[in-house]
Parts: sequence; C-alpha cells; structure tokens
Amino acid sequence: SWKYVLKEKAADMTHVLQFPYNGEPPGDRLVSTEITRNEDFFVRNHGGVPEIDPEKFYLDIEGLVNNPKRLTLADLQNEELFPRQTNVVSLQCSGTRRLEQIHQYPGDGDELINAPWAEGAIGAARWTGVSLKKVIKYCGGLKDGAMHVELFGADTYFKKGKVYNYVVSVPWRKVKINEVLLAWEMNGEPLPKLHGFPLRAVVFGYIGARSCKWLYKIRGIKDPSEAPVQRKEYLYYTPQIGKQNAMYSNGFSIQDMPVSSAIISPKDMDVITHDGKIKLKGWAYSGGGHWPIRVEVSPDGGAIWYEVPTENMSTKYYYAWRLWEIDLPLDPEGWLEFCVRTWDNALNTQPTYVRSAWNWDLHVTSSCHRIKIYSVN
Ligand code: MTE
Ligand code: MO
Repeated sequence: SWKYVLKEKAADMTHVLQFPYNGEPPGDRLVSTEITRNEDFFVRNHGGVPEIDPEKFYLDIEGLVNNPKRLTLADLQNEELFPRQTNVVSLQCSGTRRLEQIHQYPGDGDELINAPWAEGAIGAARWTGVSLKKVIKYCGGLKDGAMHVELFGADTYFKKGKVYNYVVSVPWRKVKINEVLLAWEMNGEPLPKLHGFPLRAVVFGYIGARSCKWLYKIRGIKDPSEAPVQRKEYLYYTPQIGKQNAMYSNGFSIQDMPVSSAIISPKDMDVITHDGKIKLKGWAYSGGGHWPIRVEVSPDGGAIWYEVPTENMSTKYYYAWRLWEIDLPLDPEGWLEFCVRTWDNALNTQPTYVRSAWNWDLHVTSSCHRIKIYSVN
C-alpha cells in the first residue's frame, strides 16, 4: 500500500493504521473544499491494494440473475449499453470520530476493525459510472426471490489465521432507486488505486463499508451475504452489550448513516486570542436519503445555541455533506466547551453526550461533537 500512499496521497495525512493502510487528512484541508480532493480523501482498507490490469479486467454478474454476464470496462463505459451517471456523494466510515468512544471505554479493541479515527473519515467526491440497476436489468433482472446483491472485492485480508476476500451485500430495494453506482471515475480522474481502481461500488447514504472497492463480481442472492464483513463486522450493539455478552446474533447490521457533524476549526485544546468574535468551521452530514437542514453551535457546552445561517452552509447536494462556518460573539475568558448539533430534513438530530452513542464495536459516533478551547479576550 505504501507505494500508492506516497504516490496518491498528500504527505501530511494522518496514518491511522499502517497496515492495513488507513489514513485521514488534516482538518484544515478537510473543510477547505466541499468536494474533497482525491489526495485528501480518507482511505479505509482491510488488507492490501490489489494490482488489477484494466485491460484484463472483468466484472462477472452471476447468482440469481436471469442472464449471467461477464462485462469488460469498455462494456460498462459503452453509452449505447448504459447511460452514464455522475453524482456528488459523501462516503463516511462508520468508524468516524471513534476516538471519542475509545476515550469513554475502549470496547472490542479489534484493531483491524476499529481504526482510531478522528473527524476525518468522511469526504465528498464526484463519482462517475453506471447505476447497478441498469447493469442488472441488462442481465435480464434478478430471479424471483432474490432480494440482495453481493459485492466482491479483489483484496484479501487476514483474520485469526485465515484469508478472506472483502465481500458485502446491499438490498435490491436500494439498488432499485439508483442509489448504487458502479464508479470508475473520482472527481474526473480514473479511480486512484487506493480507492478501488479500476471499479468500485458507491452506495449513497450507507456506511462506507458497503461501497466495495476493487469490485470484480456481483451475485444476486436471497438473504444478506454470509461473508464475515457483512455478518460479523459493522454491527451495532446496544449499550448494555459488552465483553461478556456480545454475540454476532445480538448486533444490528448497520446500513444508513445517521445525522452527525463535527467542529473542525478551531481544534480541541487550542488557545485562541480574539477580540470578542471567533469563527467556527465544520461539516454536517446525514445518510439514508436525508440531508442536513440546520446546524447549531454552542459556546458553553449546550446551554445557549446559535444557528448557522443557511447562506453559510455549502451546496445542498442530496447525497453529500454540507460544510458550514459561523462567527460567534464571545466574551468569557478561560476554558470553554464548544459543541455542534445538526438536524436533517427528517428532523432527526444528534444525541447530546457520547455516552448514549457508545457501543461495543465503537461504530457511528453520532453524538454532539464537543471540543475544549482556551479563550483569551
Ligand atoms: N472495499 C474493499 N474491497 N476493501 C475494503 O477494505 N473498506 C470499506 C469500503 N470498501 C473496503 C472496501 C470501508 S470500511 C470504507 S469506510 C470505504 O471503503 C472507504 O472508502 P475509501 O477508502 O475510498 O475512502
Ligand atoms: Mo468503514
């Protein structure tokens, strides 16, 4: 992976795990552009980066489809066969802001799964490809009883002495509404190797884990995939479940990302000299077909809230985050706790404290993001 990290990524990424490679960008660049530059986009890998020759590449469509087919990249890119689709879509890892949960209580501690992310395992890109729905239609549609599609990545990872492929599944009802894209372009460039070259899935509004990279096979199936990534990882356990009673069967499989947000500037523990005014910047996102409509920040841990003016929020792309900024009046000196909460268009908002978001595998830290700063007025 390092060959590609050096080639494709900004030099100052935070390397959250060295192998498998996981990295996130520094905060100032995370919120500097509403479409994240490819070199700044977070990377989340379970294993290595497979070498795929695009000339020899095939995508196999099989399982419970009426006419199984083998397609080349040229087939997928042939606009006589498939209309091209471009969408601005955010990917967010369900581990974003995991550090806040780790600071409460470290939970499962499986490092392969539980990368210690800060606020940067999210970004937005302009993805180009074809809707998976059109590809399945081209194969005569799914057979009766097929309710899910299984996505196979060409990378492998080790766990407890065994080698696995990266395999996940997505329900057909998600595919049917054109919210699963098979993408070969990221921001107008061929997919970078680290992001799944030559082909990946992009599943809008779901946790990043379902957006399978290095995609080479798709199967129509009846029930969700039995593969370990689908069955055993990305489970949400209620707070009373821990070391003594965690079983795969009592975790929920996480699909939609809930509404969440973060303050990126200033940074936790910054000392800020100001003349009665301070600028906050951050991101806000909601998955599951929702989008942020209202962002509020508090300078005192949540007693008084200021609403971010809508004109200070970036474009409303329906499947992407919105960046925001606000100038807050600020009198007090000393340590202050700033926090942010976002509302989406279904009027969902965020839990107040991280304690109520805590779960054994430390996924979806959706609580109000809180930072401490030292104010010098
Ligand atoms: N696909 C494959 N084949 N292997 C992986 O390890 N990681 C998943 C997903 N797709 C992964 C994968 C996870 S957990 C996330 S959050 C996203 O890819 C991250 O996408 P990115 O690395 O392009 O940012
Ligand atoms: Mo992820």
